[in-house]
Amino acid sequence: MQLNSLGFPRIGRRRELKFALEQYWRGELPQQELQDIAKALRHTHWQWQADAGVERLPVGDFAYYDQVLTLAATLNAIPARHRDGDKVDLDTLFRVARGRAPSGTPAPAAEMTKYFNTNYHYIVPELTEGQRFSIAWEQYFDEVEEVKALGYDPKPCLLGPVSFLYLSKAYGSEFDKLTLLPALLETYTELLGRFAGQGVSWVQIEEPVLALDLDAPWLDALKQSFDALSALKIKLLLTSYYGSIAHHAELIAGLPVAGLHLDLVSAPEQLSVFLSRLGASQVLSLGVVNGRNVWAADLDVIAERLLPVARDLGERLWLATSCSLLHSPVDLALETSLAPELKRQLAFARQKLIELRSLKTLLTNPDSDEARAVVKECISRRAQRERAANPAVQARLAGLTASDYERDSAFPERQQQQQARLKLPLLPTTTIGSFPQTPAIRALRNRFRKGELTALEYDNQLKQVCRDTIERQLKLGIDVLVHGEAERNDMVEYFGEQLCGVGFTKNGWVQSYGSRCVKPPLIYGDVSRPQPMTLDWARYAQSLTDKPVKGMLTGPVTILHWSFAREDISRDTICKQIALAIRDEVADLERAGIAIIQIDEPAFREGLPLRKQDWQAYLDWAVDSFKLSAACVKDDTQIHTHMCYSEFNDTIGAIAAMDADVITIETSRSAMELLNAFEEFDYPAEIGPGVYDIHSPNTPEVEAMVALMERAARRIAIRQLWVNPDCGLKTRTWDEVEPALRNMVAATRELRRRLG
Ligand code: THG
Ligand code: ZN
Repeated sequence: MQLNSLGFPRIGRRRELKFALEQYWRGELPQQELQDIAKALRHTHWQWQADAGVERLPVGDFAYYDQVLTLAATLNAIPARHRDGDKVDLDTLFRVARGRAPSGTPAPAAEMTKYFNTNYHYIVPELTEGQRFSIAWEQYFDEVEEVKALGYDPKPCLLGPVSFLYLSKAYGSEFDKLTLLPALLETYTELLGRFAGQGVSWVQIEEPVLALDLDAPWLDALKQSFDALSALKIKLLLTSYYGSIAHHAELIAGLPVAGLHLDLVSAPEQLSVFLSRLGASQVLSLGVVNGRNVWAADLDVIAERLLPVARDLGERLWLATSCSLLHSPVDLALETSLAPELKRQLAFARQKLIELRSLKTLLTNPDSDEARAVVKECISRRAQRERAANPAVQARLAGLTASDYERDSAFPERQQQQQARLKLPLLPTTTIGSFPQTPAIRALRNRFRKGELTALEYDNQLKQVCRDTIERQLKLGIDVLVHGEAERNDMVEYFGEQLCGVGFTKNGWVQSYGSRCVKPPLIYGDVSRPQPMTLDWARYAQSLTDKPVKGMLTGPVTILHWSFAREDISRDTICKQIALAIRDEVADLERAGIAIIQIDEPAFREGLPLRKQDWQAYLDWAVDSFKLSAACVKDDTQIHTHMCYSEFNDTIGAIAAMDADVITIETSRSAMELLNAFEEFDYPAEIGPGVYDIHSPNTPEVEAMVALMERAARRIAIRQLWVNPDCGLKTRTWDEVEPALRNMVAATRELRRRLG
């Protein structure tokens, strides 16, 4: 029985890689030193895995920016605008990811997209019609040698050819990406041949697309790929994760692979499907320890379930985490100030490897002292978990009735009352919520964290920032203001820190993309709001002006999706508990006279399940949770929401069902095309289609914004339209924000003249 590691986080337990990368990009670290730091991290991570008893050490999980980008570079799939002749080096990767031409001038970065249903973003490979592939980057081979030099057996981990094509984008012209498969397979064959030449015995070929709905051409492509790759003298471990692949069981059972990895955390039921189809010599790697959550596993329960499988398969059973540990924080040992009861419930990447080892002991040596100690700890930990319940929260949830989810009146009636109260001009202008997080604000926060500023001093300084932000908006002539959110670090972490039943770590960082990380809150118990979270800021900001200032909240779906959630109750229930906490805040804001409350749901769409058949169930509870958080207000209080992506065609019904009075969305990059979905659906409420792309540092032109809004006004009734940027402004500087908003207000005045 072997232990299988699908991949380890590369960022470093103290985010060493992040800091080295950013120093290198600023020109403050020589490339050799960046590479030395990277190498030291790899060695540390390999050593931890080897110490836990992992047989083969993963290679290919380390990436300087993104593992999909590393693969694209290896295959020489580099966009023309970033490439420097035939040479592919470290700077080539960074140019693709960060948007530079070889000359150093800006060139649009390759797109970044969420990796399946995770919060990790990969760089989307761009493939052109007739694209050729060749091996252009030696990182994998070098790392195989590094593992060998340490005296261990390397296991390259690669996205398979079909998933690689599926995740790529047909660039330049519309063409069928599958036409590239034969050429791609030639280069994969060469790649595996090189590994075989280095003495590699197993390769992890990841085909996470298997968890999706796939049509026949893609399924054929899988068959064709494994037929081609199995011709080599190297064992293939077909690896799936994030969901069940049982709907493709017939195909998978016929593939010529030496082993199969299943994610039994997301889909335990698929085990029996594949047990009965496993070939006589095939290895089965079972992902039983959750690779993307932080809770310690119930190893005793898992062991009991696996015992008959272990007896049947013997050495052909491998124990594994469900997916790569990329989505997990690195080392719990660094959390020295967590409450001991909470800490005991946790396992980060390093601890999860130890869990695999303990699990092996339970299965192979159940009568040992070690096994007995593990079981005892599992039982006592579970008991403690059960004691953490909050009956009041559960009772409140159980007592909800249908009317708690509904506003008093339908939108048309509310709209009238809100107009009468707010008296906003035609095409009201607003911003999404955040204003620049300046170095000065960051410095304040750091000094406060270090204890160099008292809470009162910190508060007073932030009030200055807030006052300045309000004054700037007044001067610009914005109609609906925001307080600017200078007090918030991350929109989810900020709320997580203030809720009961939610814990937070000091070093529980998870890579989000490139050098950027997030520190998700830990939802360990029933969630409630002990006291107001944003009320003082909203009240203070509103006291500075007669214009309406929006109360700014993060919605329950987004808080849930960007947190590590408990697994003992349904996500539906957790989400509704969070919704009730937000609802309390909404009620307090309304009582304080705040007339407009925005509840952001940027993660609403990314919570969609992998398979369409599961969408409706998710959308039902997600929509209900949002409604629960908002529906307590009177008709003349206006509820806004904001979403950051530009894909509404298949969820517009659910978006409308959220019953917000105003939604602000990204549209500028698609030149208002995505309003088609709103037009066709006859979306009933008000819409603020973003008129400029905040991700660009350029100042948007007045005429461009006028033209965009005129296009919008052809699709949506003008009385329903708002004018705003497409997202929050926290990543920009005031030097960029002020001219942009000045132009936005000028464009609005011009529009009012032309259309009003
Ligand atoms: N918050 C959370 N999750 C998210 C986002 C978010 N997931 C999706 C999307 N937004 C990811 N985008 C980012 C953008 C910036 C950063 C992280 C994710 C970022 N992080 C700082 C860093 O790595 O330096 C963290 C610094 C800090 O908080 O001290 O810049 O907005 N939860
Ligand atoms: Zn946004």
